[in-house]
Amino acid sequence: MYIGGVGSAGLHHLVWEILDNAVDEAMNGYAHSIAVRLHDDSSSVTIADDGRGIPIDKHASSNTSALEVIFTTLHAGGKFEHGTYKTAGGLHGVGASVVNALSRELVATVKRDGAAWEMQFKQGKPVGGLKKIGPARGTGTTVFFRPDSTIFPKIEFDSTTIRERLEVASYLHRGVKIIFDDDAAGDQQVFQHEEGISDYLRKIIGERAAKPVHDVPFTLSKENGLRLDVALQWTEATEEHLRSYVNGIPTGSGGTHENGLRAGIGKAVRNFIDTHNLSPKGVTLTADDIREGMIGVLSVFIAEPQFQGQTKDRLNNPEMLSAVDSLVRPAIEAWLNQNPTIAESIVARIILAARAREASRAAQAEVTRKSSPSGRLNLPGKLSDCTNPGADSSELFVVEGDSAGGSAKQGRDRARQAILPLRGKVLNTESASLAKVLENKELSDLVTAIGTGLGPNFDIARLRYGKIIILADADSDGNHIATLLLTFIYRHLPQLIAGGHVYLAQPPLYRIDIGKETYWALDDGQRNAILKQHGNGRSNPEITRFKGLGEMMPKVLWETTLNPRTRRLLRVEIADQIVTDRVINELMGKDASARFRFIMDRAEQAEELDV
Ligand code: TSJ
Repeated sequence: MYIGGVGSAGLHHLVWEILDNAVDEAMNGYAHSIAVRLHDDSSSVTIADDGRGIPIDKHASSNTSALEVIFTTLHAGGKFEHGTYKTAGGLHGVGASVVNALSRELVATVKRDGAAWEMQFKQGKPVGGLKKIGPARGTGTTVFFRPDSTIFPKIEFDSTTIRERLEVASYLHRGVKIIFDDDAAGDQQVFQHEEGISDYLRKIIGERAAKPVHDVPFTLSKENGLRLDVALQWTEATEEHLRSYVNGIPTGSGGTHENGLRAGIGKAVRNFIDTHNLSPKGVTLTADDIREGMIGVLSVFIAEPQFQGQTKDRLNNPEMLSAVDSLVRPAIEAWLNQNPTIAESIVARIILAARAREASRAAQAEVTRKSSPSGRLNLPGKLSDCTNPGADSSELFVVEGDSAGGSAKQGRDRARQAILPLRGKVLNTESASLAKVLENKELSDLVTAIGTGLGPNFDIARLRYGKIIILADADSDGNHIATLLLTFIYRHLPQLIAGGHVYLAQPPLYRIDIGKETYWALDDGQRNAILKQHGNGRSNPEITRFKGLGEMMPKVLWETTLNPRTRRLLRVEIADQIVTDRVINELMGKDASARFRFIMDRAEQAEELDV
C-alpha cells in the first residue's frame, strides 16, 4: 500500500484519504458540506460530512457492521474496489483502514436514524464496540484521528498545506461546501464554488494579472466513462500556464493527460485555422505559439492512476493521451466554430505570438552579433566598469542622467562599483515586445552591462554584478524613471528581483547644516526629525534642497549614497498585490509601491558595527 512514506507527504496523505471519502459522499449527491478541523495541537484532525452516515447495522453473516469493516479490513468493501465507483476516493487504493492502522487514536461517529453512534480505535484496533451515544438529529459521518508518532517522526500537520488542498478540492468538486477550521490559528475559511474549475480559472488569471483576449472561457465537463473537466482561456500573458489534477491530486510534472490536452488543442486550432484559410503568410505556427498565453485547468478522475517521476507527480497511464485528446479536440473545434468572435481573437493572438517569436529571434541574433569574437561582451561605451566585475560584492549603479553619472563616477569605489548613466526616460516596457525592448539603446546597454542576456538566453551564471542599484533623483521624475527601470527588470529579468539582486539607492533630498554638523535627510519627515532633534537652541539651521543628483559633489554622493558603510539601500521584491497592465500606467510618475515592495537593506551597516 502506497501512503507516500512517513514524511510530511505521507502524514498529510492520511487527511486526504479521509477527506476523499467525505468528498465521495458529496459527489454522489448525499452530502452538501464537509468540515475539516485542525485541532490546536496541530497533530489531530476531525473531518465531518452531512451525508447518509456509514451504515452501522451488523451483517448477519459476519456479525460486524460496515463501519467496523471499513476501519479494520484492508481494502474494505466492494465500494472501494469496483470500477463503477469513479469519484474522488476509493480510487487511491488506500482506505480508512490504513489511516486507522497508522493512527494512535481514531474515533468514528455516525448519525443516522435519529441516533448518534461511536466507535473508538487505538492503533487500528477497536476499543470496545460500536456504542450508541444518544439521540441525534440529521445524518452524517465524523472521523477524528491522531497519527501514530511511533510511525511518523513528525505528526504536526501544516495548516497551509491542508487549506490549499481544501480550496483546490472545492474547485474540482463544484458546489461542495468545505469549511476549514484552523484552531491553532483561530481561523475559519469556507470554500464553495458553484462554477467549479471555471471559477478556479478566473482566480488563476486574476492572480497572474493576465489580460484575457476573449471573454468567455472554453469549458468541458464529461461525467460518463472518464470523468474530465477542462477550462481554458487565452490571455496576453507571454507563457502558457496549465494546472492539472488526477483524482484531485496535483500533477505538477504533467503527464499523459496534459499531453492529450495539448495535442487536442493543437489539432483543433490548426484544423480551424486551415479550414478557414487563416494561416499567416511568412511565418509557420508552432505548437508553442498556439498555446502562448493560454491559461488552463485540467482535472481527471481515473480508476488506476500510475504516477511516475521523482516526486510522483506525473501521470503515466498511456491510455490517457488518446482519451483526453479525443474528448477535447472535437469540443474545441466545435466551440471555435460556434464562437467566431472568440475564435478570431484567439487566432490573432496566436499569429502575434508567431510573429513576435520571429522578431525576437532576429533581435537576439543581433545582440549576439554585437559581442566580440572572443566571446567577451562588447560593453557599452558609457559604462564605467569596476576593476572587479563578477564578484558578489561588485555593484552596478544605473544612474539617471549624464551629469549625475559624472559625479557618481568620480565619487565611487572603483574596485567594486560600476556606473552606467542612462539618458532621459527609459522605454515603457509594460507591453513592449522583446524585439522592441532590444531595439532600445538604453535598455540593450543595460542588458549588456548586466551580462545575463534575456529571455530564453538568460543565464544567471553570467551576472556581472552582485547588486544592480538604481540611482535616481529623490523627486517625482526620479520615481518615474525608477518605475520604468523596475518595470523593465520585472518584465524581462524577473530572476534578478527574485534573486535579491535589485536595489534602489536612497539619495538625500536635503542637506541640513547646524553649526559645524551636517545632516542628510531622505524626505520631509527625516528633515523635520533632524530639525527637532538637533535644531533647538543653537545657531540657525541651514537647509539645502538638492535639485538633483547632478549638482551633488562626488564626495557628498559617496558619503550619502554610495558608501556601503553609511548609505541605505532598498532591496526590491515583488509585492503580493499584483497590478494589472492598465494600472501601471496610472502608477507611472507616482511610485512603484503597488507592484514592488522595498525592504530596507541594513546588512552592510551591521559591518559598520564591527569596525
Ligand atoms: F473513510 C471514512 F470511513 F473514514 C470516512 C467515510 C470518513 C468520512 C469523513 C466520511 C465517510 C463517509 C462515508 N461519509 N459518507 C459515507 N457514506 C457511506 O459509507 C455510505 C452510506 C450509506 C450507504 C447506503 O447504501 O445506505 C452506503 C455508503 C457507502
